[in-house]
Amino acid sequence: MKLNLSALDRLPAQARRPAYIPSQHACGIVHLGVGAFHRAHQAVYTDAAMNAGERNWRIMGVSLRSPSVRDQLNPQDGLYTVTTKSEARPEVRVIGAIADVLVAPEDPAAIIGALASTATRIVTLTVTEKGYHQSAGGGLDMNAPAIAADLAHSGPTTIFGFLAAGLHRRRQASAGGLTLLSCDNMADNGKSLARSLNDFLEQYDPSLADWARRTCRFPSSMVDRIVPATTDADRRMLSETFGLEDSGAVFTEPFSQWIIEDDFVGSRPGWEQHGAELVSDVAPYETAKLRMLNGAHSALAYLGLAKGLSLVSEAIADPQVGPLARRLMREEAATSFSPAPGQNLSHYADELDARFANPALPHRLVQIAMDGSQKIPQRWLSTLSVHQEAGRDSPALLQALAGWILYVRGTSWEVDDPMRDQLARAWQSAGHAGIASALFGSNGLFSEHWIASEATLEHLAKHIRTEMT
Ligand code: CS2
Repeated sequence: MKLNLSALDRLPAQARRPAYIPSQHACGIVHLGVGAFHRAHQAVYTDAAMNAGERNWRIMGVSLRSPSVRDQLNPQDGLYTVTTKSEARPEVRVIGAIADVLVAPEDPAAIIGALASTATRIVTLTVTEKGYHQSAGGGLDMNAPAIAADLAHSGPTTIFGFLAAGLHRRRQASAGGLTLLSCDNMADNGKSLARSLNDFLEQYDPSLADWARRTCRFPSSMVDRIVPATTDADRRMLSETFGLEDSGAVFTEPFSQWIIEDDFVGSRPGWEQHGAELVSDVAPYETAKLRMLNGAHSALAYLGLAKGLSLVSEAIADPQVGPLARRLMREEAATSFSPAPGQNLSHYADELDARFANPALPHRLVQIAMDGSQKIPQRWLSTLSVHQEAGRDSPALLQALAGWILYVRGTSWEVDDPMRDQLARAWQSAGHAGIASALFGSNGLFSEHWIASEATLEHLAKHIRTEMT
C-alpha cells in the first residue's frame, strides 16, 4: 500500500499513526535541511506533541540543494515512516509532522515567504557542519564563494542568505523575531549560529543585524540518534513485513536524545513532555556527545575502513579497533571536561558501546568518514588540546588522527570533504614525513584549532610511516 493521507485508515495494525488529522494543522516551524536525521529526530518529537493535542506546529521542510526528499515526501502528503530497529521486532510509526518540502534552488521566494510568515515561530536547522561556512577561527568565513555571492544579493543559496531575506521581511511586516535552533553536531551550536548570522547581517544590513540581536534567540541543543542512510533493502523490508510502500522511510535505533537550552522567543511545542530535556546549560551534554560518541564514531570510521570493514558494528567488534575506540571514549574523551551534576560518563560510554554494536542497524563507516575536516575539530582536536595543555598523552586519539591523515590522502578512494583539494595539496607538497606538521604544526591548516607539540608531531609521523611501509 502506498503511503499517503487517504491510506492512513487502512494501514496495517502494527503501524502507529498520527492521532491528529495532519491537514488540519498549520505550520509553526521551518526546518532547514530536511534529511533523514531531521525526520527521525526533531520531527518525531513535534509529531508526539501534536499527538498529545498541541496544534499548528507542523513543519515546512526545506532542502537547500537536492529535490530528492521533496520527491519522496510530497506525493505522500508529507507522510513517512520511522522504523526503529534493534534485536526486538522493528517498530513502525507514521509521522505527520512535515507539511511540505520546498527546494531552495527551485523556489527561493517560497522559502523566504515561509521564514517571514507570522505563523512561523521557530526555525530548526540540520545543515551539517559545512552548511555553517565557519572560518577556522570561529565566525563566518566571509571568503567562502557562496557567502560572498549571498552578500552580493545574487539570490540566496546559503542558510545565511535565506535567513537574512526572511528576517528582513519579518522586520518590515512587524512579524517579530524568531527562535533559530541549531540541531547540528557542533560545539556551542546556538552561539556559533548567532555569531555567524550576525557577521553576515553586519555586512548585509547593519540595522537588520541590530534588529536580529534584539528580537531573535539562538538556543544551543544537543541532538542524538543514529540514523544510517536508508537503503533499498530497508524499503524492501518495510514493504515485505508491513505491506507499506514508503519512499521517504527512515530507519533508526530506539535511542533518542534532545537536550535544548531553554531560551525561546515565544511559544514552542512541549517537546519536554515527549523525551526532550530543557536545560539552562547544554555544554556538558554537547561536549560529552561530540567527544565521546562522535569522537569514537570518527575513529571507528577511519581505522575500520583502513582494515577493509564497512559497518560501525563490525568496527566495534574488531579486536584492535573496538578496544581503541573504547579507550578513546573512556580514558581520553571522558576525562577532558567536567560533567554536569548527575551526568554519568561511564554509564554513557557503556550505552554507546551497546548502541555501536546494534547488529540490526547497518551504519556505514563511509557515511561517518565524510567531511572529516569539518568534524575533527570538535570531535578530537579540542580533546587533544586539553590533554596536551595538561601534559597528558592521548594515544588512542593520535592513532585515530593518523588514520584520518592517511584517509584524506585518498589514494584509491574518493575523499568526500569540502577541504579535499587543500588536503590533497598538503599531501603533495609535504609528503608522508611532513604531512602531520603541514596540518597540525604551528603554521598548519588546523592551527586555529590545535597546534601539536613537537613530540606529538613526531609520534604522528611515526604512525604514518609505519602504516605506509
Ligand atoms: C555520525 C553522526 O555521521 C557522523 O559523523 O557521527 O551522524 C552520529 O551518528 C549522530 O551524531 C548520532 O547522534
